[in-house]
Amino acid sequence: MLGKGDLRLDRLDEARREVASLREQILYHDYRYYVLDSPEIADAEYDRLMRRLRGLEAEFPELITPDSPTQRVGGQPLASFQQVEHRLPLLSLDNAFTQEDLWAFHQRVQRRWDGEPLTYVVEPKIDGVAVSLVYENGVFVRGATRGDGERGEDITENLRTITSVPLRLRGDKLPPVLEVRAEAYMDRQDFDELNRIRAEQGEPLFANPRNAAAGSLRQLDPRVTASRSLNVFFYALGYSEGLELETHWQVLEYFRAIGLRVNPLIERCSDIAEAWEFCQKIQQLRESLTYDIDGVVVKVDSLAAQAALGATGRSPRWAVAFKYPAEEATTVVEDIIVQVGRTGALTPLAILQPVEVAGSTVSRATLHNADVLKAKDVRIGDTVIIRKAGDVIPEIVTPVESKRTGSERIFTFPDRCPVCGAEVQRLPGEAVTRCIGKACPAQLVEGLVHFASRGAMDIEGIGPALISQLVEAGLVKDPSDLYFLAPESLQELPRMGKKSIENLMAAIEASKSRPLARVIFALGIRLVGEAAARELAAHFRSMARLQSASREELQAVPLVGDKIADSIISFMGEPQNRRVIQRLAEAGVTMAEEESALLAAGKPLEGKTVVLTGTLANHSRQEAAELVRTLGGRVTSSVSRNTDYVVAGANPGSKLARAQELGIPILSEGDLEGLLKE
Ligand code: 3B8
Repeated sequence: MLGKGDLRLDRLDEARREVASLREQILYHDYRYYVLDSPEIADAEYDRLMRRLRGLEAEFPELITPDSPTQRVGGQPLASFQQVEHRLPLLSLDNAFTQEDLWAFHQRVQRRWDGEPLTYVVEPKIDGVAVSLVYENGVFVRGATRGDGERGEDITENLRTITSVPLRLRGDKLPPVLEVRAEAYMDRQDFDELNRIRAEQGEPLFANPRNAAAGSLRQLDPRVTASRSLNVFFYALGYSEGLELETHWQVLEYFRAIGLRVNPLIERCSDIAEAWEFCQKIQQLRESLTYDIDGVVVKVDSLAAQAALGATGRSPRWAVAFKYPAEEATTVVEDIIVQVGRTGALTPLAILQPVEVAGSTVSRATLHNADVLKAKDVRIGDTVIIRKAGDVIPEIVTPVESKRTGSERIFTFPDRCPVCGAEVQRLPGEAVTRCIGKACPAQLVEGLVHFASRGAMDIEGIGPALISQLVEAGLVKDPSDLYFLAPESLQELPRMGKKSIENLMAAIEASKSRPLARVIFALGIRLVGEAAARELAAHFRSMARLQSASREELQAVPLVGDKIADSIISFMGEPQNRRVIQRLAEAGVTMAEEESALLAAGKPLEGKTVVLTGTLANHSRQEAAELVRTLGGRVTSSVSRNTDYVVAGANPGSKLARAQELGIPILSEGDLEGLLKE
């Protein structure tokens, strides 16, 4: 007989094998994802592996090892960081600013090195935080900041939380000690998001991604670091034992092989002219990168030459940082205005005394939204640091408070749209403030395009181009004007012949009988999509009842939560919008759900689920779906056991096959039309 303990031992053995296999798989997929940038499995599948590993480790804690991928965030906050001495100092780079500086660098190294002509490796210089990481027998054991170059701060626990830092290296013949250097950084997008949240919560903002990365690594609580999206690129070998590599290029290849993420934009150049060209090329790419760079690094490729060239003071002779022009500059805020975008978003903008930044003249900078404006506390008359990075619109980093004289003016965010005077609205959880005016000129074109679009009023032949013309000619100031257009006034528009005018008038006329749900959707009430519009129409059955509905009544409608209810209430409360609806009604646009006489006998598809497949002869997909809904049915997209009918047109796909497989009744277009007449 086996005892309980023996059974557990058996299971432990089995778990041990599975844990090893899971870790190996996760390591491999990390490698595919972070190093090769070419994942083999979906995120969900990866999450499943991690969950399984966590589950086993919870059941058998004795199997947990520090290099397990589950062990990124552990332990308690530190009281302070320990100092660590670097085995080899972390030097910093000398700068070059012009082509001449770069040639002078080449002359210097070539003069000191009498061997073969030197070749170079050129890489983007990431604008982040330099760190050093030590791996012992392939396991990450310590990480530190550069500090003064000799000694830095022990930030091991924080570096462990960065998902592109492997806790274990790949391969079986790993050196007993391997120290590598890397740049930890934050992608611009993650930086923007972090600052957006900080602004919302009234916390001080980070001036740029580098400060955000540095601040995140300086956290005593690794859980905070883990919550920040940091990343690393590895770029140099520090102290190592037992490696036989000859060039820096080989070092980078070796890094990739053992699972260390290397920047893909690195190139080998056979002479300094080629290196210069690549510097220019990366400068061109600068704006399109997801992260900030402040230049490129040109390195002598041969490790023997590097060793022979050595260092002067704090900088190696064998490498140089070619710096791009600064992206930051100082200027004065002359005014702050608010712009209204095509979707009604209000964006505060600073009007600046024009200043040269990174090769172009900047005269305005975005302040993003009300939260950011408040968090940055930029005032009219302030001297400010501005920054142009990646984005087309430069931004204000911070006001220079020491330059304040007391005559600066605080700007208050408007509560009415500066373009049309309608109320502005900010929904909970959103950073943007929007104008809700349907007739607001700033949003008119966008709003009309939506109004006339296929899912909405479906006015054939009215696209963005014609709408722009109508607006520019002053013929349409809000959607209801479409129904009062005089055919003669259209003659003046370019490319508008008699026939096109007739077609257009007919299309506009036809749109008057669109069902109520589409009219509600066409209004473009924020957050009210097609599905919510259908529910609202089905529930209130008339525009008048929808207009006078209370918050509670609205919330009783399926799909309508507090946010949508609030959005509808403010929309309907705006006089501009009530006037638009009033005029649509006067024009004869559907304002109530019409009970089809043909359906008086009941709804033959009540409670039934219907899937459409293939092309119908007489109805578009949308019309057919509407027909099904008129008949009381619900349209879904995939066939399952819960499907009651499949309506099949020409060239049906796998849905028909699946329906046949499941024995679901198949209807033709004629069958569907027939139901209407029953
Ligand atoms: C020697 C080589 C310092 C650096 C270096 O992306 C040295 O190579 C260095 F003393 O600071 N920020 C890079 C980056 C930084 C450095 C580097 N290479 N790609 C960077």
